[in-house]
Amino acid sequence: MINPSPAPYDIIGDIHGCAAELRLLLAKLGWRPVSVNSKPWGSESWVHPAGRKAVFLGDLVDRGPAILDVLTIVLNMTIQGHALSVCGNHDDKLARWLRGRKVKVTHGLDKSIAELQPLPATQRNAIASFIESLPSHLILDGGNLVVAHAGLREEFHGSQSTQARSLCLYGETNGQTDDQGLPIRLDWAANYHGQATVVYGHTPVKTSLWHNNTVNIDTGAVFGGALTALRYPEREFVSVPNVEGTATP
Ligand SMILES: [Mn+2]
Repeated sequence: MINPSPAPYDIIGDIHGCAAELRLLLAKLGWRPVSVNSKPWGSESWVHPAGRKAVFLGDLVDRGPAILDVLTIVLNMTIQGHALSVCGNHDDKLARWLRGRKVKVTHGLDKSIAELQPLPATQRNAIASFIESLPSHLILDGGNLVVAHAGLREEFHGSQSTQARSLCLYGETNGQTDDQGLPIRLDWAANYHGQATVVYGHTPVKTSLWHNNTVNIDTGAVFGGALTALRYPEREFVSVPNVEGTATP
């Protein structure tokens, strides 16, 4: 889980099938599109001339208009050594669907199914294997940077436990639901006093703000917000607006 690959990183928030916004963001960050030969994927990949690495925060899939394009880009960048990813709750659920498990087709999973169902089994299995290979969280920059889809309290940094994985994917809730049936989330970052910077997403925010050395960079691209990256170690935010229409929560 501790990854020795050196900074600098471009950490990218929840994409949810927004491939057009991903391309715009990568271009704005200085990445260049390249064509690679890596069957069974499409050929699109991106490289950064200064050797930066992308770190994807999870929730690559569901809800948005171009899920397979996003998977193709992220898979090719990962295979070529230009990207790392952590697993999001939507990615995890899609992998379970791909393996034939019974899952509820809610929260935009129908969009992923519509794009992936027609693919040959080899390609669907390869996508499932990729998702299953994703760690719950990454510890980078010699322990100074922790990346997890829904964030992670300090005492779980580096933990491989089921509880740590659940916190990384789903975040902290109090077990109750609000009047819309959504889980009531606990603000773990309000009580965070760790030394490592924690970058996370999962719950869309209007603006990314630092809070006790943590920051949420999910700015709701698929809901009409923006797709945001954090350049690390520079700690600069780079965003592009939604350009391809919005999904409903
Ligand atoms: Mn999520």
